[in-house]
Amino acid sequence: MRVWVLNGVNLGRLGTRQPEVYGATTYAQLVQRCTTRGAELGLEVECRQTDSEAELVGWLHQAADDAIPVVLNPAAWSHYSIAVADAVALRTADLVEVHLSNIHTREPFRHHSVVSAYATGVIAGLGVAGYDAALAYLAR
Ligand code: CA2
Repeated sequence: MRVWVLNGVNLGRLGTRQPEVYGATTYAQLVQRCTTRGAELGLEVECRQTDSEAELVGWLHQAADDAIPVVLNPAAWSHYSIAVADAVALRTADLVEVHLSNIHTREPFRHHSVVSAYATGVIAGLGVAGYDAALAYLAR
């Protein structure tokens, strides 16, 4: 089964700053981890990251057209992008929203995700292990 792991704005900088919040894993290491864990679960994992909201929306449309399950960290767009939320709502396969940090224990503006209402489920606060859990769910 194909699975896409889609990461939003600024997540390409993972591991370079704020390790106390987001961990020390770099984006390249996250890609390696998801690909390896996915293969162990029998999944063909493709990881993508973008700082362009329009590009993410395009990928979500493509995933919906092809019924591809998605692990999505919408990053800051989680909190205000109705465009990303609307694209997630079009999904035709499971989509698990993942946040590295526990957004509920952080600044109030991070407590709400406009995407979550349209996701199959949400994982927050488990660091990169949240991606493992999401992949395990999709492989079940
Ligand atoms: O906890 C998460 O995964 C977030 O989705 C990450 C976003 C943040 O805006 C959300 O509130 C929660 C931030 C991604 C920025 O990631 C960086 C990590 C390290 C260094 C620079 C950027």
